[in-house]
Amino acid sequence: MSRDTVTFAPMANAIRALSMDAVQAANSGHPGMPMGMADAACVLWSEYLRYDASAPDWADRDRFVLSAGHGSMLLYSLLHLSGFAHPTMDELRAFRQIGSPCAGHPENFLLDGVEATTGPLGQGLAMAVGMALAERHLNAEFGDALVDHRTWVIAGDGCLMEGVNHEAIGLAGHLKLGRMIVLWDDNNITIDGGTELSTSEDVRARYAASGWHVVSCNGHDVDEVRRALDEALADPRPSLVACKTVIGMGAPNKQGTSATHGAALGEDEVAAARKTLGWEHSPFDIPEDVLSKWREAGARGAIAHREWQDRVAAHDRSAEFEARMAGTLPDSADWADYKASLAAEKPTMATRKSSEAALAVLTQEIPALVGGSADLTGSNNTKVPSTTPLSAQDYAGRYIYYGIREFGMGAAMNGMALHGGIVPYGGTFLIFSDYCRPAIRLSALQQVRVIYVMTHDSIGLGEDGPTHQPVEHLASLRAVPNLLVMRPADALECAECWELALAQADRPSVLALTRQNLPALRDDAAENLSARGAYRLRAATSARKVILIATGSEVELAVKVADALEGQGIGADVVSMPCAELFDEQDAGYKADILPNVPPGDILRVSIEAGTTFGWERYTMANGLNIGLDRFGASGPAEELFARFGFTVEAIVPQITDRISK
Ligand SMILES: Cc1ncc(C[n+]2csc(CCOP(=O)(O)OP(=O)(O)O)c2C)c(N)n1
Ligand SMILES: [Mg+2]
Repeated sequence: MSRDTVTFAPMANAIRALSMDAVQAANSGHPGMPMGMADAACVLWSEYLRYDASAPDWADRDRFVLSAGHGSMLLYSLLHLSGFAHPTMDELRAFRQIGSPCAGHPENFLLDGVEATTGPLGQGLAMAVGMALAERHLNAEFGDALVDHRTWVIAGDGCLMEGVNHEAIGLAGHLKLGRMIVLWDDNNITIDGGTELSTSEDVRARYAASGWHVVSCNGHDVDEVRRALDEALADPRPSLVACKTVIGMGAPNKQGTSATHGAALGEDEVAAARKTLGWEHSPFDIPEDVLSKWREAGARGAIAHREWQDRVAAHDRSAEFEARMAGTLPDSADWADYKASLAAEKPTMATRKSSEAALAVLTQEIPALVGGSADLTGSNNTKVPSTTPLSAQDYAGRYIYYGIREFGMGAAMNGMALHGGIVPYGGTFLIFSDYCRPAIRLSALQQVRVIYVMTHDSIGLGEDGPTHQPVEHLASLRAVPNLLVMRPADALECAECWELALAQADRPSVLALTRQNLPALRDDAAENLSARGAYRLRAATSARKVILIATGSEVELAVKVADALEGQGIGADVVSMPCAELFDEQDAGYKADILPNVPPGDILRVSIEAGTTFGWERYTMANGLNIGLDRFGASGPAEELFARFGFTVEAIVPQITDRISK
């Protein structure tokens, strides 16, 4: 052991003590990982990571992501010890209790310094790729004076084993994100036991093959860790630093075993660890000399921070930069004209096309918009002239070819949004929302503005068949809290939905868009009616007996059904519902106007959507009629499929008249 390792030991042991004591107090949590990585984290946070504990929102700070989120006590300890305002010692004592920001796994919206919500293994590292990408993009845009930082990750065996790791490191290697450095807690242990139970992969070779620099070190030796980190800094490629560690290091009877992974060590073992570590202080007591060393580490970056502030103040684009980082989007001068032109010209077009047309306007005026697609650019219509390709040769580009990496794309978009300065949007087929669903969930949980452009949103995609035809996807995405699912009915609604998605500073949106053409349904663009979530597109002319509620491509059909009903003297409202979540947020008066609370015998509510009917009862009530598709689709031309599955006036009208006459 080097001299420095001895000097550092009390600092690292403070992490170990806080971690084992907090887990013991909660009788729940993961002491092994923080105890194993305490030494390496200590070197990183006191010598390498550029941050200022007194200014956690410093835009040019290094980003640190604890991808192995179960080791949350490592991060909470680091934040407390280095001098962040939170967590306080009382908050640490309340680890994993309701009301403490020290949640079971780190949550970005509970604590400054928690750059990402982690715990779902693999996603932290994959989000860090997005952060590193955001850094390079903003550097290309604003220069070294304003943007010049690194992205550091601590990841475990699990993060490297998850499938998304392959997508993430492939993207990072290809884009040559050399300012990203991953410290791998190479402890050969996961929950079930030794890693030999489940893997024989040569992780280093896989990273090297993906264009990464790989270096190994003893994660408990300060000089070794320094040597490895210096090598990583010097190498132009993204780096994997394999830190060989002992899980639960310091717990004499349990270290090196999975017993330390996810359970309190127990009073006896905690006492034994205190002896082994030479840590004589009572739980949650950090001696002054150790704390002051940590506070010095946390203040190290203050000078760099001040120098940066001076550079910002002197910079001719400082206002623009600050607005970018604050997420304030410029008003679009052409936007109202664009929407008015749609109302006037009433174009017939697929909503994927009208999304492209909206993007052509928006990307010109909102430089923060950075687009991309998981290899379906021509189908998702996500690329427009002002978004030139972003590549390792040109980070200033605004269009990312993610490759066939839907999950990697979603996670990278989360990372970009978390980094700030970028409003990411990315496309794939709606069916493949399944492939990035964990990232969509984390967008929602993390409260970030990420826009998923998901085209080919129903059997209307036609011949590709049931493997490609989403059925349950709208319903399942609507089940995700804090996520807006938007399904516009025409070009104008599509523009309105884009406007709404951009306005959501703290939640993601999914735009579900058609492959097939849709007619224009609206004459007036003065008010963004989609903002209401649902609105009366057409009012009944005869005495109202029916309310037809439809979304996206089925609104056109609802209008035709209404015509047929009116022809029989049955009054029918047509309600377009581009976004159920926004409708749910309207006041009771508005909701009662659109969907009056009258006995079902008086007014029949009918939903029409080319997807599973699951969930529509909340709008049509128990006695309503739900027209949908509660089975998988089929291969064939779109129009024939709609006919085959009953999405026609002829099939729907009798079902309605039948119900009314009863
Ligand atoms: C996607 C996902 N699957 C499973 C889990 C449950 N889980 C938490 S930690 C862990 C083992 C991780 O092993 P490793 O990364 O080596 O952590 P260590 O035991 O070394 O701390 C598992 C399976 C999870 N958090 N996320
Ligand atoms: Mg492990």
